[in-house]
Amino acid sequence: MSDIKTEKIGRAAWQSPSNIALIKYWGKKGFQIPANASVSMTLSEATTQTIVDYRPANEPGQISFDFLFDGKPNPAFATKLKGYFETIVPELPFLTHYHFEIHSSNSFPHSAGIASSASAMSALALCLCSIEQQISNDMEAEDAAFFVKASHLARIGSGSAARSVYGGFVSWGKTPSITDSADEYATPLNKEIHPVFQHLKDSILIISKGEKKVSSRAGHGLMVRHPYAKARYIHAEKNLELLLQTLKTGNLNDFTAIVENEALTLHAMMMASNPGFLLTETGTLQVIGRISQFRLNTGIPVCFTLDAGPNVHLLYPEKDEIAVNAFIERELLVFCENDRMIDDKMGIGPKKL
Ligand code: 2P0
Repeated sequence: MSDIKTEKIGRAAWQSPSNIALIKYWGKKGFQIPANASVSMTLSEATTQTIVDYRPANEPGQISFDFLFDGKPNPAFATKLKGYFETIVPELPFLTHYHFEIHSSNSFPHSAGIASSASAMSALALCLCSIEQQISNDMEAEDAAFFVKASHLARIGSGSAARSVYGGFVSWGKTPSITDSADEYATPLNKEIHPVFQHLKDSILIISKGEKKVSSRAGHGLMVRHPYAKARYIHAEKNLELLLQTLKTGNLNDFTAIVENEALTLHAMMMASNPGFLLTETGTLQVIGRISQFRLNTGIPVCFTLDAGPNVHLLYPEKDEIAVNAFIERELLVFCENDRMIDDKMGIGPKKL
């Protein structure tokens, strides 16, 4: 955009979901480039709503914004945002010509290990792409190129956010298994998905909603000199290839084996880092044990996965919802902070407000 128009006043607003990785991104090469490709499922209920109002800046040439989270200033996040805006100015030069009022709110607890950065950064990136369209050509059209740019900008804010701009299953990272895959932005994977995976539920069991002891950014950093990093990246590629086949064939046993292996491997990488750290809690392990036992006893294909935190995502086909909900109430809620669970499912992606 060579000719920046600075006379506009306007607003962009998006609601964007979180996502849960099935094949985990853990480790980077260079700046916000994943060391291995990942695959996620976009959620429906765990979302961030972001509204960005903009007007011409009083002092063009610098970043100027106010940020409110749930109606209140959030200095820690505002500092991160300033760094983010400075990083993306070369891609969105209008950022130094306008003042922005950013209002954001989550439908779920912040920093509870349910990828709040994914929904937050994707919602913001989508708003910035809409503003770019509004001020450059007075029209808005969310075509394929719009979402590629939004995914690219979201990735710069937070890697996992690149995947949240699409619904369903999404990959991010260059891999020989997916022809149009890229390290810079995510790719939706909605071709040839077996019907059994088209309506997956995700009951997110909130074991603890406290702040994480080690940030994901720090955790990624510890993969740089990790003794098992090289083997892990090969293993992730293999699991990704197997998962793609499974999503086509509809084999729920294979799906469970791959997804649970990825979750445990992610946390094994954390434990084997230097310094090592544990993000699981007693309740996490209790819940995992009961999930395995329930699957064995009933044959119902429940499967767990973990994000970078103690909470457990329980995945299962929608048709088993009644039996699984009874199991959750009977055996799992007792391990959740204040009996808290987020009843989520696969979602269709961000929504323009
Ligand atoms: C993922 N996680 O694939 C993995 C699995 C957590 C566990 O991506 O540094 O917040 O902002 O790019 O995306 C969490 O890390 O890290 C994450 P940054 P991000 O979803």
